[in-house]
Amino acid sequence: MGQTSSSTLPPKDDPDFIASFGTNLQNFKMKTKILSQELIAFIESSLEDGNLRETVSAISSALGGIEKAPLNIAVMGETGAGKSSLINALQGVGDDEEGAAASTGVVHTTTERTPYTYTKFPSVTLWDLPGIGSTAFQPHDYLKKIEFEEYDFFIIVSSGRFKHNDAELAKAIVQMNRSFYFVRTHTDLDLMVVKLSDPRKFNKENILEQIRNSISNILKEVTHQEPPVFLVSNFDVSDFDFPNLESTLLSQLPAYKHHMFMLTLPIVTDSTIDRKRDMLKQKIWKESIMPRAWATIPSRGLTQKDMEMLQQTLNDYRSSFGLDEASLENIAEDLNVTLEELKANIKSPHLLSDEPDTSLTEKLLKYIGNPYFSKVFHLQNYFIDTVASDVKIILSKEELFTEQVSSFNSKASPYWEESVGKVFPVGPGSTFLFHFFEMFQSDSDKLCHVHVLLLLTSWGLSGETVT
Ligand SMILES: Nc1nc2c(ncn2[C@@H]2O[C@H](COP(=O)(O)OP(=O)(O)OP(=O)(O)O)[C@@H](O)[C@H]2O)c(=O)[nH]1
Ligand SMILES: [Mg+2]
Repeated sequence: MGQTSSSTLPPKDDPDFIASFGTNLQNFKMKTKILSQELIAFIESSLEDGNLRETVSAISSALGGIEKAPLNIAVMGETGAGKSSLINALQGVGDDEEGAAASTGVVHTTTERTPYTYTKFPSVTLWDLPGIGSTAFQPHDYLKKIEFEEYDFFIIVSSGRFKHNDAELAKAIVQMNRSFYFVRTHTDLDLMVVKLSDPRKFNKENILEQIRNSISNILKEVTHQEPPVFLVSNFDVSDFDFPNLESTLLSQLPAYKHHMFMLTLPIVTDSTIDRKRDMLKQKIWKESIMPRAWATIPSRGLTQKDMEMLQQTLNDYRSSFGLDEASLENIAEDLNVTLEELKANIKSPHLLSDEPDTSLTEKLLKYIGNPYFSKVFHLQNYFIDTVASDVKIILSKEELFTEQVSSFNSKASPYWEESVGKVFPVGPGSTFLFHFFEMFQSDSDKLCHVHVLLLLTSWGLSGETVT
């Protein structure tokens, strides 16, 4: 069929093209403005203060007003594909009207990236970008020149047969963890050509379906995803998929903003959490010059005081990150989930919790069954790592920040239950064993130089033996 796409991958025009795209991509660090500078500063300071509740509530309220957050959409594709015309069509303005994006006609071409406030969704900016292949925008540095890292969402505009450059763009976008729509313009011309070539067999819907399927198949092959495909005519916004494109865009944008927000959040939060974690570790490292920090937790004769001290250490770390019981209760209430549901996602509350029918000695024996964890210093490090990672887990749970409590319930603690269940049957005490086993595997080589064996000093504390 003359103008329809074949469902095989388009040929490579330029052997260096993928390589240059690839090289550029390594250097791209995606930026987004979806989190305001004020919010970033607030989140950082509340995390530093160990006020997780405040952090969570700032995030929740920002998400509540997510419609107002800015979102930058790049309209990109080959030169002459119909990008500027598509923006005009979305804006509901003719190519010659005031406020129209520059359209080519035969001579004009977009030579610099230009922002247009999307009139139907004013917090969204549509960026009219120069086409790949125009004189100043060759494939090898296209992404760099259009400032690829600054966009949150993409519309790949194409016309005629599926192009190799379109496939490359799709790959780059997916590689950067962003989403796109694929919009094929000039559908009016495509159909006209097919009709002229064989008027008797002409069936509009069949042809459109064939084009859509062939594009979808290629995109699936290239990206391993199924991005939406729209066939439009920029000259007739009431026909083909244009109405669907517009309604999909308008209805999906708030959810996409929400998603982008959560995707960006760890960039802000992880570094603060890691800094705090490292400071605490440094502190215990400094304290570790005291011989008792290297004490081996005795396998017999555990004292009540030892146990209490261990419990206290863990509680201190939880408090300093805002993960203590009282904070968790408040956070759960703010997020509209039960405390149990919240705790099911994280590990720190379970590290030394009381379990019925298990004596304190038994609990600790599970820890020190592995010689690596018999050192107080290692245990302290492990506690800190666990607490820091729990904060990250809570802040990265997109479901927690929506009101879909039921979906949160069903997805709760996939790691906790499934992983533990695979390695050890879940039952009283088995979670401890799993986590120590896990820690032993990941960290033992880093700390194997530590050979201070001060047996049975148990932090230099003495007390009554717990049995
Ligand atoms: N028939 C038809 N013509 C279209 C359609 N979309 C755009 N055109 C025409 O195609 C030509 C190129 O359109 P532009 O919107 O300027 O293309 P562009 O992608 O912005 O081009 P560059 O800025 O050079 O990259 C113009 O003559 C448009 O009038 C369409 O859906 N159908
Ligand atoms: Mg243009």
